[in-house]
Amino acid sequence: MIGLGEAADMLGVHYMTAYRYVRTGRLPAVKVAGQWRVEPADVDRLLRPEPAAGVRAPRRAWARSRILDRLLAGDEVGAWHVVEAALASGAEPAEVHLELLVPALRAVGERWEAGSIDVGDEHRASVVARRVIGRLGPRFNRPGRKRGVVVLGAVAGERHEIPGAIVADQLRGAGFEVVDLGADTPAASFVAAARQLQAAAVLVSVTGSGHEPAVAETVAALRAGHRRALLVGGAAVPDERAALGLGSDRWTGSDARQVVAAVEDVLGGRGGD
Ligand code: B12
Repeated sequence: MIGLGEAADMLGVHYMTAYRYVRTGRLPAVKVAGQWRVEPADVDRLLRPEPAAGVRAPRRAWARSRILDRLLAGDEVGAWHVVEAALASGAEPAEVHLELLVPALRAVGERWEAGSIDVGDEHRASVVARRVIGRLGPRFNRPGRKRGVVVLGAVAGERHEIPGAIVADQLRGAGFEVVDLGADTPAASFVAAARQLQAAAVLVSVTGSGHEPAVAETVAALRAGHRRALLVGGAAVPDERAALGLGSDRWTGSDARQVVAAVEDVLGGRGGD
């Protein structure tokens, strides 16, 4: 690895410019004993010309690796710069979620599973991702009359709440009023929220394995005496069989984009209770 001054020399730019590249995620770097260190190969990559304008896929792949780098560095400012650059180049907020953040979060999980980062690194990355998602949130707000209230939460014992937060914003972008109960939501709290808010639909999110009993309890409590739409989804619900087995009205597919269509579909005129 080389120092940032040396990298700036190789790039033919001022030290502060090279520093800005690091802060905005263009140049991957790690801090060792208070000094930024970079891989010469990453400097070479910067020296090579960028893909031509209009070639969207490689540019996105490039932004994806930059946001992953900023998440792993715990650098919220740098991660937000990557998002701003994507928005400025025409990406929709929903694309920032699904084409930048979701693949980066999955890559974080793969690295943790492979042992190349530890659980602290994963926590740091997910905290930054959560803050970036929060900052992006108001951009999904649609003025005007809402299409109905959707209550959403991760089932009891489930600490993964980022997937639900992403789904919530996609639904807000489609004009629904969404109340996100977050992680580890007891069955009784789903029921209370659905009742108080006269929810037209309830979405139960489940990401990790082993939460089937909690899902069953939640579904039973929500179903008791009510006809409101109910969807169970998330990474732990890989196909239709699993979804129906867990008591979902239907399987939505594994992409948050499909959830909007599914909510519209299952509502089909049904109101809350
Ligand atoms: C961040 C993260 C965490 C964070 C969560 C922080 C937070 N605030 O959410 C923390 C550090 C807390 C965490 C903890 C754990 N984690 Co974790 N975590 C992840 C990681 C890296 C990213 C999760 C994420 O946000 N993904 C991005 C989301 C948006 O993608 P998605 O889940 O596919 O969601 C999409 C769809 O499923 C759908 N969707 C989501 N919800 C819903 C709901 C409905 C109704 C519908 C219709 C659709 C839908 O829309 C979403 C967007 O398209 C994943 C890696 C991965 N592959 O995802 C591991 C991962 C999920 N974790 C894993 C594990 C093992 C754990 C721990 C058990 C580790 C441990 N030993 O402590 C604990 C579990 C704690 C618990 N009790 O739940 C495993 C799960 C394996 C498994 N099958 O069980 C993974 C896959 C990592 C791995 N590769 O092994 N984790």
